[in-house]
Amino acid sequence: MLHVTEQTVAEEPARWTGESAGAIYRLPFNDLLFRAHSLHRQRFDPNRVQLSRLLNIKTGGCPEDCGYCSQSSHHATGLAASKLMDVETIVAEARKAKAGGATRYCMGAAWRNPKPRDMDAIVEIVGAVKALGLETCMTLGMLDCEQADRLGAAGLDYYNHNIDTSERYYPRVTSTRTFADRLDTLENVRQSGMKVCCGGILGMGESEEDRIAMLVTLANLPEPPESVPINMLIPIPGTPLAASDPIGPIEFVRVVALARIMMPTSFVRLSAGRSAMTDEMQALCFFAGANSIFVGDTLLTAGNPGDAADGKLFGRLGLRPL
Ligand code: SAM
Ligand code: DTB
Ligand code: SF4
Repeated sequence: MLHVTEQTVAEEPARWTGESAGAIYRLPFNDLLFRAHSLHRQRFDPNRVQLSRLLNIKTGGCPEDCGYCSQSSHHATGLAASKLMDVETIVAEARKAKAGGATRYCMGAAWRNPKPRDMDAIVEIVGAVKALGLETCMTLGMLDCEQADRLGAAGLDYYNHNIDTSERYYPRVTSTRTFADRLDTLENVRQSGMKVCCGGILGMGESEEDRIAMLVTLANLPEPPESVPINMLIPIPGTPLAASDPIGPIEFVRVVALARIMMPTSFVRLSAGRSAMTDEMQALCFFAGANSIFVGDTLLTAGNPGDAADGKLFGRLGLRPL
């Protein structure tokens, strides 16, 4: 007998709603994964995973109060703040990342937004990392139109700016800026011609509806982000959200599958939190459509599995870097 249950959900609408996305999210797990994986194979090689490497180019002392973040000056996390790293150190790190197989280099700064005096140094860094033949990505906080245009003109390929959660739950996560501020920066980045990297964090105490609503916002942007990082909260001692209810692995995989279905042409990055995931959970995420990871043993301030563990995982699953 032919089992076609998963096809009883209507085709993808032009504009997603909580209802249309929720109906897919709540499909039987096998139907959801079959659907996500089938779509994934239409556009991507299912055995190739894109590798990105992160570097924190300015650590700590951030004036924002994001409840998950080790780098906020509002939380006592014991992290020492630093100034913007010099270009030579960044280039040396980027060279190592390239030798390790990374194709994209992502640089983060713990800022609310770059100050005018920072912009020359940032432009120089973009040029120097690009010259190594790496794709470049930065996450520096909010950008106005002029700053976005300047970064785009400097050749920055991607700008990462996460919406983090649903609009409804956002005030529970951050109080020093609004969800609308996030969308404004995303619009400035899009207008500048840079590619958009935007996703969120799961496991901050949000509901299933919030997780679905976050993806609805992303998929309904005038153009969906080219890159969608799905982070699992890394609980940082001293941060307000550290004691949040964790998300279960099945629920996490469901969100990854839904992201793949709602944004079929985007790279879905299995981002923070892999150190707390089993190989089996990561395998299910890759099956569900995740096709990018951060490599290396640190993210910005927190741990990541590292090259030996990832080499072993890729070997077990027959995965290869893109
Ligand atoms: N200051 C910039 C900003 O907020 O846009 C850039 C740096 S910020 C650390 C980049 C992203 O990392 C956040 O938007 C959040 O999604 C993710 N992140 C930060 N801390 C995390 C944690 N403890 N667990 C999981 N993801 C985290
Ligand atoms: C994203 O969504 N995840 C990355 C990247 N964008 C900048 C950052 C993860 C940070 C994890 C916590 C830490 O290292 O402090
Ligand atoms: Fe600052 Fe970014 Fe951390 Fe928020 S997530 S406190 S903006 S570094």
